[in-house]
Amino acid sequence: MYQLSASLQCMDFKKIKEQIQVLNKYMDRYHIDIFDGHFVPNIVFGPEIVTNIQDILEIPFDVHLAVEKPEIIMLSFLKSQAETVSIHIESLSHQFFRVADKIHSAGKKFGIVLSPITGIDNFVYIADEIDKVTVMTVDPGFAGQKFIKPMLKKIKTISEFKERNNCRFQIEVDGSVNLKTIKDLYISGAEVFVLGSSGLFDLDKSTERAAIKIINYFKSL
Ligand code: S6P
Ligand code: MG
Repeated sequence: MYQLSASLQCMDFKKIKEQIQVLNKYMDRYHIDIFDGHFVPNIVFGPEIVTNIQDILEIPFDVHLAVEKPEIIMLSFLKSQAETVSIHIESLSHQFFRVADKIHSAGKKFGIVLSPITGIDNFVYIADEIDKVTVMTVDPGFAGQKFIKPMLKKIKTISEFKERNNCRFQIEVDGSVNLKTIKDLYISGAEVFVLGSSGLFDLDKSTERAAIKIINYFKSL
């Protein structure tokens, strides 16, 4: 089974409420990117905006922290209604298990995010701690980038690892997930699809028509 997750970074911010009211009906979850201007050279959402809009999100939402010091900013999201707090493994290194414990003790799911350059050699040590693995199929930081094809191999390897070891984590894909790439991502083992500009918001001027278009495509897989 698959789940569709709308990336709110790609919304038209002039029509936030309208778009969310539509997406509440069609999506399974939301994906909210949190940048700090250092780990990636961009800033969109921050903790206060998330606290402000979370009440109109009628489906679960996940935060994707692409920040240099996750241990500080994550505390705000532990208090939020986020279901999953996902953090780039590149910024966790020596504090991986401490952070995982904090997130789980706050009653949240713990996700890790892998930038395209990052491998999975350490999975054998960390897999038991993880509820979700997000494989980035573009470099983090911006919408509208080119799909990085070798990531399909990484997804397949993770999917095989999951199967072999009976892991509980879900496999999510983020970056240029659209009508051209979804089929290959699905075949490779992706389970949660983050839909941004190319896979949702740019599909049609009407958010409702865009959502229906992508849902129908998934049904045809
Ligand atoms: C990228 C971010 C993503 C984007 C999404 C954009 O740093 O993590 O979640 O919002 O990938 O979608 P698209 O179709 O423009 O690549
Ligand atoms: Mg993201």
